[in-house]
Amino acid sequence: MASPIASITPGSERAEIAGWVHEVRDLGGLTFLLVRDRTGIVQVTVNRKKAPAAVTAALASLSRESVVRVEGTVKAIGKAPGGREIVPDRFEILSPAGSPLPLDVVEKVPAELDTRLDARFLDLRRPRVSAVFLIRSVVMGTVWEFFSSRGFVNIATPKLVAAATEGGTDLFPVAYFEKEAFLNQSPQLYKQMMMAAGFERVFEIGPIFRAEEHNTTKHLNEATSIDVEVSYADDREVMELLEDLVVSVYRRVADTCPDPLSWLGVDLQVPERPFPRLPYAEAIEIAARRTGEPLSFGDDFGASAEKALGEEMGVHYFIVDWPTAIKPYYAMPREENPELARAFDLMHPRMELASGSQRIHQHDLLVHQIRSKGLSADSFEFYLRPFRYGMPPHAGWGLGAERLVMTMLDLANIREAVLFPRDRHRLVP
Ligand code: AMO
Repeated sequence: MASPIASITPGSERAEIAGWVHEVRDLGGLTFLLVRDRTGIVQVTVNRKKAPAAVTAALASLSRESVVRVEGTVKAIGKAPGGREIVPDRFEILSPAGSPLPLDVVEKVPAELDTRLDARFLDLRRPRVSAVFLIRSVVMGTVWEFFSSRGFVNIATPKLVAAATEGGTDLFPVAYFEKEAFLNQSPQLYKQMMMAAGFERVFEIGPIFRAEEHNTTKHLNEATSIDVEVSYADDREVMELLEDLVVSVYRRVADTCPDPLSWLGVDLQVPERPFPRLPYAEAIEIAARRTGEPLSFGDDFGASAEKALGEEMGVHYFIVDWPTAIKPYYAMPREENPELARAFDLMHPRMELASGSQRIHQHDLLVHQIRSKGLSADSFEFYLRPFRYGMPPHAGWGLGAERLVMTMLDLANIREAVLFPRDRHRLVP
């Protein structure tokens, strides 16, 4: 069986490897190949006069990115990658690659993101691109471990639903037999119902669907949300949980991913706890001052306001004490001042990463808030019902996995943090 290329050392005697032809160079009677697998690159050197006929015959029709298997003796050679080369006595083309290639894997010519996404399978052969997904896998593993070690139960809630949770405008309708159905925007209603079911601490990592019309560098139509709900917790406690998670994820990536980080050229700095808490009213003032926009209490932060705030803060921070009027109906108004909600957003200097709140657990207040947002309580009956039969007080949040990875790795576009992104114009591949 083929060995990982990284395991071949100058001291190895023989090697059998398999991978893609990264580069082919002919110099006089010598052919130098670079063969690449997911662990590294090795030089394969063929002296066409001395090599077995089958080897030279295979070379004649060799194109870049073909899959080959090579077996031969290993020689230490200073100039080659890793200080060694393989001189093959067996050389087999397992799968030829057509040419020209839709995308240059060696990246001599930088490609547009669209071209890269169209040929994503080739794009992902580049270490700098695959690095994002090696790190994303570590991020998700750390999230899972973080919650499991704290006694959280992992849940899976339906993605085909009958009602909007976050507002009705950005829903994808689905043909569902004779009924009207939608792709779920958030597990919000279901994770709250799990509090009535007595699970106390739940988390879900799953897709959310938003019919955002606009193509931006930080919005997807299908994103991954890390969702949490905790009984008997208030807004402050779940904010601490959130900053704890973010710091744990950064620390794990910094400790365990030196190679992928170096391929990306990222010098990862672990953020310091606690993250500053910035009251909404102050945030609006800062944004108004820095942008010159006429922002006032009750406005949301647009892209330029978000950018200005990030420049002022320079680190991860929370915006707290939001106006109840611009937060969802399920956010708990403050007792002493119901104009403000126990709601928060976690911000990276570049953008919002998460939002959450302490939730309303009183049935009548919830109905009141649903109505005050101009929504019909009837369509929420399945959600309201548990609130009539013993609902613990609870709080939670939703964190965008792609935004977490994007900001951590300083990626320019959120699409780079998704294998096969879905946006307004992209449904294939
Ligand atoms: P919200 O709508 O703010 O809150 O979403 C939570 C987080 O999910 C990510 N996100 C997105 N990422 C990429 N593209 C999108 N179109 C997109 N939409 C959302 C963001 C965002 O901060 N139910 C609440 C959460 C809660 O209160 O528990 C909710 O969905 O990072």
